[in-house]
Amino acid sequence: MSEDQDMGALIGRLQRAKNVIALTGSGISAESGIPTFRGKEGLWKTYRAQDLATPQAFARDPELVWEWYDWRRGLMSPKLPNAGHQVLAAWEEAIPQFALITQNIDGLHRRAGSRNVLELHGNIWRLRCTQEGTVVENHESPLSPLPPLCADCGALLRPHVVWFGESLDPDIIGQAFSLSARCDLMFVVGTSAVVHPAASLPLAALEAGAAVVEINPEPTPLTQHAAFSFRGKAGDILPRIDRALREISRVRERD
Ligand code: BV8
Repeated sequence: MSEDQDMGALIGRLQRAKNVIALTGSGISAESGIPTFRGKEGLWKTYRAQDLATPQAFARDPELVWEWYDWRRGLMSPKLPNAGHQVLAAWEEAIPQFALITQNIDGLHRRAGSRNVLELHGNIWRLRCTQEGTVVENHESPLSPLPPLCADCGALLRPHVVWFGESLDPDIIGQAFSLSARCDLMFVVGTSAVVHPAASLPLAALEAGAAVVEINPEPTPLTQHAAFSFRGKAGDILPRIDRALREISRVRERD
């Protein structure tokens, strides 16, 4: 199909869809200036994720792990949501049953105005007490002291994120799978689709008969299953789809 026919077919699906989901990964924040994980300038090139984003690394050397997170917070702090985040925030209003599920910890979906965001892997702006389990919001950059300590009990705080080998919050991942199992259309935006259990969500949607729309400059293991595959950047493609959707709705209203 030509790209226009593709777009027309997608808009048709989007208009008929009852439940729409967007699942995002670090690629949607790339145009905001935040490096992805596995790309050439990847966040993890500087450090090896399996060396740092794990509970074992934190137990062994909390200072080093905190240096890495503090560096990432400093990198993320001035960054703003891009057009891709903004379209998904607008769809929360425009599309009746729309759900946003993200693997990202940068908080940019909320900054773009999305209110209902399922953050599968936590949020880098939240710190959790290693003793009490209490969670605090903290945007201080750089953090001082480093590593940060709990104001209540003085214990070490950790980033409120999900490390490799740690289970996701059962409520959050449970909601994500139940939404995926009853959606008609799932946009999968800016993810290499290799990290589980997040990478199983599109498969759950496909099993439920949903169509998957992949938006990514590169192919991924999901591409072969996608009904629509847009090779491009989220900040270009999502606004294009949004414009086509609004155009068709305007024509519909006029008729
Ligand atoms: C768990 C938070 C139970 C921390 C992260 C089943 C099979 C295989 C392995 C496993 C499995 N089940 C569990 C595992 C182990 C592991 C795993 O999946 N390993 C993989 C790597 C093989 N999973 C876990 O450990 C999970 N826990 O399952 O608990 C358990 C317990 C013990 C033992 C077994 C099971 C926890 C996973 C969460 C880890 N935490 N982050 C932190 O960030 O510091 S994961 C990390 O990867 C980020 O959250 C990130 O979001 C996520 C996925 O990466 P992507 O977002 O996809 O980023 P990536 O760079 O890879 O890709 C970017 C994409 O964007 C590219 O495709 C690129 O082309 C595209 N792009 C670039 N520019 C643009 C763009 N797209 C659009 N527009 C652009 N402009």
